[in-house]
Amino acid sequence: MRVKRRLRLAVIPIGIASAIALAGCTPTELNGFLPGFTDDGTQATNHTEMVSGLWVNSWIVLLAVGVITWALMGWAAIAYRRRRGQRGLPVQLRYNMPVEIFYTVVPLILVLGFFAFTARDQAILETQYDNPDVCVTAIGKQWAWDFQYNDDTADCQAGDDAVWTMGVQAQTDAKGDITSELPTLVLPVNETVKLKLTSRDVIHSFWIIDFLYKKDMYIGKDNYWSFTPTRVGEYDGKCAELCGQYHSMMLFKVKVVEPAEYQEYLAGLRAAGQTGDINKAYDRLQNFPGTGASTEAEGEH
Ligand SMILES: [Cu+2]
Repeated sequence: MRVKRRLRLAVIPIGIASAIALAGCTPTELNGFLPGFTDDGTQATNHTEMVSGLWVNSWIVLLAVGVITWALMGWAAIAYRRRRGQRGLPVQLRYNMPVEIFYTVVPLILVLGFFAFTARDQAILETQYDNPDVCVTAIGKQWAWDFQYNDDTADCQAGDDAVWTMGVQAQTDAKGDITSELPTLVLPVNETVKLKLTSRDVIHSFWIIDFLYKKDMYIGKDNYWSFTPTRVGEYDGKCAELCGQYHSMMLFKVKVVEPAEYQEYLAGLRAAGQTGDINKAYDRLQNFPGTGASTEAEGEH
């Protein structure tokens, strides 16, 4: 009883102290210094606060476990140190049922807890929109990106009214600074977005850093990523899967703009004649075995 009451008394000052400490925190600090949180407090997508919550709460639990473990280790090392006149080894085998049950049950609860919260958040992140406002096919290729804004958003398919941009890898000057314009994905703010992720050659990974999520791009199996961008701004993206010599140059930008500006952007691409389906264009693996491709090499006659 006395221990319980003491514990309860200890909780109150700890709670007050952490409330005071947290009240002075910026959004960046409250979100565990993860990228993408600005002082105005708006998250970058409808999912980023959930992801940072999982990160920060995991850290709090793990730090508490760490502090308790380090304290017990220090206490054991000091309280049970070898004293003057002691010889030989202490008894090597001893059972303490309460302690053994404690250190079996507590880690089990922790592992199950981490699993449950991760599974819950992942299920939300992996829920795909059936009828998104926007569906863009993002195509990874060594070492840049193509973006195709599909007109059939329900099925993520391109008809004649789809528009597109094709990027080239980042070019640098002698100092290593980027001199070229990076491939840019433009998205409307506060509209539901579904990305269809695919590749033209090897495995790439589509990573928008501030959106706190990335996903692999394969040939033969399309991946999807659904979210709602919630803050106007410019974001950095890159390939997160070592995909060859210029993998580090496989960069892109994401511009989240007002819906009207988004429509203007699409109209601009349409006016430039960049319409239609580019999904298969420049696909390096068009001559897959078994696809009926010509078996004769070019230039040998
Ligand atoms: Cu890549």
